[in-house]
Amino acid sequence: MSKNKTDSLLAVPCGSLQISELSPNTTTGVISQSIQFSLVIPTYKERDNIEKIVKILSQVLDEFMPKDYELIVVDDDSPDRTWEVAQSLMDEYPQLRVMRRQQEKGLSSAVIRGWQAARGNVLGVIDGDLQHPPEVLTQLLRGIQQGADLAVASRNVEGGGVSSWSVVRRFLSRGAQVLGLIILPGVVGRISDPMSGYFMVRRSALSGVTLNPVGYKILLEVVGRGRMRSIAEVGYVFCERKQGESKVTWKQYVDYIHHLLRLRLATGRVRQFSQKIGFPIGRFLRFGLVGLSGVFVDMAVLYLLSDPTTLALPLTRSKIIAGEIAIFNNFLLNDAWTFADVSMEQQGWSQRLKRFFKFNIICLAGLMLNVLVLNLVFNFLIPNRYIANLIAIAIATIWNFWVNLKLSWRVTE
Ligand SMILES: Nc1nc2c(ncn2[C@@H]2O[C@H](COP(=O)(O)OP(=O)(O)O)[C@@H](O)[C@H]2O)c(=O)[nH]1
Ligand SMILES: [Mg+2]
Repeated sequence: MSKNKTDSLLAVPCGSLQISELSPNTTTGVISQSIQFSLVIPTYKERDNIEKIVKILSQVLDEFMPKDYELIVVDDDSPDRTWEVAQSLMDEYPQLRVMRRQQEKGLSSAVIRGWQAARGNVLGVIDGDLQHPPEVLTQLLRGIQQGADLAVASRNVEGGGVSSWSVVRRFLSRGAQVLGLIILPGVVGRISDPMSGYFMVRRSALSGVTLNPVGYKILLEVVGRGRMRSIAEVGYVFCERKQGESKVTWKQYVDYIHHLLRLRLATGRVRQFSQKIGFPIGRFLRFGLVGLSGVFVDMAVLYLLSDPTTLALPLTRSKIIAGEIAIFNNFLLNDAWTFADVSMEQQGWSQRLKRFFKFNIICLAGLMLNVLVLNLVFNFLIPNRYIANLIAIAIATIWNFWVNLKLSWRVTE
């Protein structure tokens, strides 16, 4: 019995957060028959809500498109074992599938992992806490049937609203929207409720796109990176939660701003220019900033080890240690930030160690190049050691970036 139970869970897709054109069965690798609609329900600690929402959604969809839909609960290994409750409902609701994620966390990636395992031509998301009225589903589906690539349930169009939010909460929500309009007008301006977590999208408008969200607002990512030609909106009233509690904290506000800025860089003019000249400017800027942080690490360690007022160790020995610690610092930051999308596809310690090893060798070669260029420029071109050094540093940085891009974090852009 218990073996059967584990088998009935959906395998968690891995690798980059990309939606494929067809929908391979993740457990067998076989392309399974597609269906019309897949609705993902992300959950974290929703034990008391899950049964009710599955029941209502099934009723609505059984009537609207019998057997042509699936519900996918994606639970992040909730301590209240929401996934287990969901699993126990699978006999009663044959359209229900359940994924339990233990390695990754976070609302946005949960939704995308669910879509990756989905078989539907239309992909949707709804909260698992009954704050999103299930009745609106059919209106959203009609929007898509009438040709929209994206149908969003909105609190800010006719028929929409929030039930009993305080003035402060309304103000914060509107403030966030205005901020979005300033930083990312081309995306946020296209929808009346860019914070909505209740929407559906045609697979064809999203396939092949690699999503890279931070935090809660997956809709921004879908509109920002997908190919949404037409968007439908349906008003809805955001109900109060009856069971469980919200997981929103101040961190979601920070994530939101981070997300806006990241999307701006990824979709704005910098990106277009970068594509035109075939050089990843954004990545290079991040690499440069990381390099700068390494300078500070190097200086600080050098001070701690070699300064007469601290440990007073010999200079060369101190410098070697300081340099290596700075390389380590730079590697960690580049792996987690500059090349995060690439390292996500090559997880595991041995892969990471390999990248670190290559990074180390390339940086050492970069150092030699640095010394060589400094000497050449100083002796033959510009007899000013500081200008010559600047040129040498610039050339070595480009070398470090380019060779690491091609060897350590191999990307095919
Ligand atoms: N899988 C998963 N679901 C989450 C996570 N955080 C929140 N959720 C779910 O996402 C939905 C919305 O979250 P909630 O905290 O209610 O946000 P709020 O409605 O904006 O206050 C609910 O169904 C949560 O259970 C998470 O980290 N992972
Ligand atoms: Mg909620």
